[in-house]
Amino acid sequence: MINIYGRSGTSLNGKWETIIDPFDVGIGWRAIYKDARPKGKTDFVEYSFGPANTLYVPGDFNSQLPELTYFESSVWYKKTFNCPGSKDGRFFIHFGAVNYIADVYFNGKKLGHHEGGFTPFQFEVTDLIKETGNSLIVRANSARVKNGIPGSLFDWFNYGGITRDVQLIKTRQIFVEDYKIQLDPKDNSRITGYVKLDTTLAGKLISLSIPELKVNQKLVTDEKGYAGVNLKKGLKLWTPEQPKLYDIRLNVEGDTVADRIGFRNIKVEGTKILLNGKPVFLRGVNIHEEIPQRGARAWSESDAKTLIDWAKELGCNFVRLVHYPHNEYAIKYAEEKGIMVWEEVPVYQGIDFADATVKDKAEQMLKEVIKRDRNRCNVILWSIANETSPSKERDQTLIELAKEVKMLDPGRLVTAAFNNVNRQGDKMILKDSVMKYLDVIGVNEYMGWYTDWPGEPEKMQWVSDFNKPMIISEFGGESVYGNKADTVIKASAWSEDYVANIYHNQIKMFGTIPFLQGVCPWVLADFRSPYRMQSTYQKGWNRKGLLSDQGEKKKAWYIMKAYYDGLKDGSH
Ligand code: GCB
Repeated sequence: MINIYGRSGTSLNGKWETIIDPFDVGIGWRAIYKDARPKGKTDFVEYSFGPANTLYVPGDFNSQLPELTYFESSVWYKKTFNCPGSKDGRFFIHFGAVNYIADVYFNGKKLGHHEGGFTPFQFEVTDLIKETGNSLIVRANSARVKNGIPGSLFDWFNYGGITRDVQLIKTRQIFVEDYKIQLDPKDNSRITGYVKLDTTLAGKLISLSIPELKVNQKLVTDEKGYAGVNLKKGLKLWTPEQPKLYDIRLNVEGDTVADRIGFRNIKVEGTKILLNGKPVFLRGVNIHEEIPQRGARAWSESDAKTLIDWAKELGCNFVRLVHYPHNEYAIKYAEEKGIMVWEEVPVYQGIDFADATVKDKAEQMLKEVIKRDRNRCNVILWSIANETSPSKERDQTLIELAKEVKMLDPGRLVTAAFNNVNRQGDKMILKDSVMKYLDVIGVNEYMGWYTDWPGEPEKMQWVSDFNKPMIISEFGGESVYGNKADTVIKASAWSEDYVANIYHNQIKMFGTIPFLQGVCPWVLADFRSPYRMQSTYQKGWNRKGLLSDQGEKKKAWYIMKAYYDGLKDGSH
């Protein structure tokens, strides 16, 4: 079901008992899921949960214990809880995310398995739940796998464990399983969509109310449990300047779900991106789901505020949430603050496209995140990949994923980030054949850092084979907060001045690209990455942040902020 924060649920967050299983034997012969106890005088069991070993949920395991810092295997979690009161409904255990694999057991039965570290999943436990002493056991395994998404190499710290909220949700016998209530892409005064029940009974009445619009409608389900939504109303559209949201309530036979929904139109016309019919220039920043000061995965509402408020302070109207779906708090808080969002699945660099299961996994992740967030009007872009190298298998997979996204969510734009722009002298040419299937092209370029400037920044020529908008989805360089260049300006000094110079040059170039409709510096804040082993400056951190790992503002922050403050939507 979607929007669990719009329902009343019981949080299962808090301390969970844990067993660390480095060799991952608990799923095999050691059978930790059985939670066995010695039965007789001569019996013993060589594992046990207990109050001596606990971890907080939600929270990644790597940052909670020093001995787990670089741990990449299984941790077993156990939560015991009571469920007093009437049992006349249905019960579900909902996980916001478990990174990367979850195997879930409840009161001695296996509920299921989930692969993918950043999307929600749930299991029904109606027939298993008891008044007291319910036992929920989860194996969270974060081992890197070649045919995983992401694969075995990536430039971020991929915190493992039960990283998002866990909730026990109670519903009535019939409940609202899914809905889409959004602006009609073809009519700015029409709300369209559907409500879907967890039943295929026709003729069920669902009430939809939007008090501010004086909507109080009864919708009737068809034989698939769907009821259409179609309302003509004078609407205040959502914009970054006025992020208007309407309170909405759905009710079917006492099962209620509440939401706040905004209405906006997003589309592409030639090389422009139009928000509510007007060209918009995306003043963005890339964000990892990490709180640098804690060196831990971000997961809470207040973490979301920390990250999104920084973006707001920088002058952004847009964020690219890399490289995997972030938690719902982040998307919702951004929506309230008028920040448009690029969401991405971790189809990242060396992904194993030759393995046929990879496409299915990517599709599954896209389905899960689109289902979760398709009512969030600030989500304007679904990104299907970041920096993948062309091959027959890659091309086929990405083209199919792009088509699939369009089918699942026709009112939004599809994109991907590329790092293979063709260079000829000072000409930059967009050519990748997958670009043809996207609405917006993302380009990651590190001129001045990984590559030299091929020419004078203000004289570069960007050429595209496609009549489409482009976003520079990454650019930047590494520096340590406080490092000054003094006399020698060189990259290996990790100085703020060196990077400041890159930013000045990048901004000079932006003005020359006719089809540029947004930019996203890499990255909001320094972030942990096992890739980054330079012992004086990096120390396990990618230092391309506009902010340091303590949230201090580097020179590049001020350059970007001045650039954004000087921009008016639609021009750059
Ligand atoms: C990239 C990747 C990003 C890296 C960044 C870097 O192109 O998309 O994940 O962290 O470059 O710092 O090299």
